[in-house]
Amino acid sequence: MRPVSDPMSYYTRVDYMLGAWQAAQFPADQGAEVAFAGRSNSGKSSAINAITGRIALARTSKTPGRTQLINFFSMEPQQRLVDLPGYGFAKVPPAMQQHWHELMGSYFEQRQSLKGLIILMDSRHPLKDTDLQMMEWAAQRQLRCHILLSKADKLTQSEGMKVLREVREAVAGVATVQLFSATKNRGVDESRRFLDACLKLV
Ligand SMILES: Nc1nc2c(ncn2[C@@H]2O[C@H](COP(=O)(O)OP(=O)(O)OP(=O)(O)O)[C@@H](O)[C@H]2O)c(=O)[nH]1
Ligand SMILES: [Mg+2]
Repeated sequence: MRPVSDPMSYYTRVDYMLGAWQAAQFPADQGAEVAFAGRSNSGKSSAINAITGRIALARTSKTPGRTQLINFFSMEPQQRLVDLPGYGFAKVPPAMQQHWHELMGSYFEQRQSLKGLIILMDSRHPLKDTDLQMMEWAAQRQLRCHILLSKADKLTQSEGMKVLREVREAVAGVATVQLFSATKNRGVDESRRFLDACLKLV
C-alpha cells in the first residue's frame, strides 16, 4: 500500500508524452531525463508505474517484448522519465531486433538530456550479458547508472540480501544497486532519490 504522503510527490504529476518509433519523433532534447532499460519482462514499465504512483501509466504485459517504442513521460516539460523497449527476447524477429538496435543506438548517441540510466534486472537472474552491455553503454556516455533488482517479492529476505551484496560487489564503482518490488511498492523512495539527483531536483 502507498504511504499517504505519496500523492503530493513530484513524480505523481507525471503525464504520458509520446511513443517514438524513430529518432525524429523524440521530444525536444532539452532539460533532463532518466531512461529505464532492461531485459524484456524485467519490470521496467511496472517500475515506472510504482515510482509515479500510477496503476497503468506505462503499459505492462505478461508477453515479453510488448513495449517496442521509446515512451516518454514528463513531470515538467524539462524533466522526463523514459521507458525503453526491452532487450534479450529471443523470439523477436530479426528485423525487429535490428530496428531495436538502430533506435537505441540513436537514442544513446544523440540524447544530450539523458542524464541517468536505471537498469532493471530480475533479482532472480541479474547481470546477464545484455545487462553488462547496457552498463557499458552508460559508462561510455558517463551516465549515472542505478540498478533495480526487480521482483524482490519473489525472494526471501536472506536471498534478497545475498543477491544485493553480490551485485553490489560486481558493479562497485560503476553503478549503485537496490532491491525493488513494484507489486509491494518496495524501494520506491530509494529509486526516487536517484532520479532526484539526475533530474537536479535536489
Ligand atoms: N511479482 C512481481 N511481478 C512483477 C513485478 N514487476 C513486474 N512484474 C510482472 O512482470 C511482468 C513484466 O512486467 P513489465 O513491467 O511489463 O516488464 P517490462 O520490462 O516493461 O517488459 P517489456 O516492456 O516487455 O520489455 C508483468 O507480468 C508484471 O506484472 C514485481 O515487482 N513483482
Ligand atoms: Mg514495458
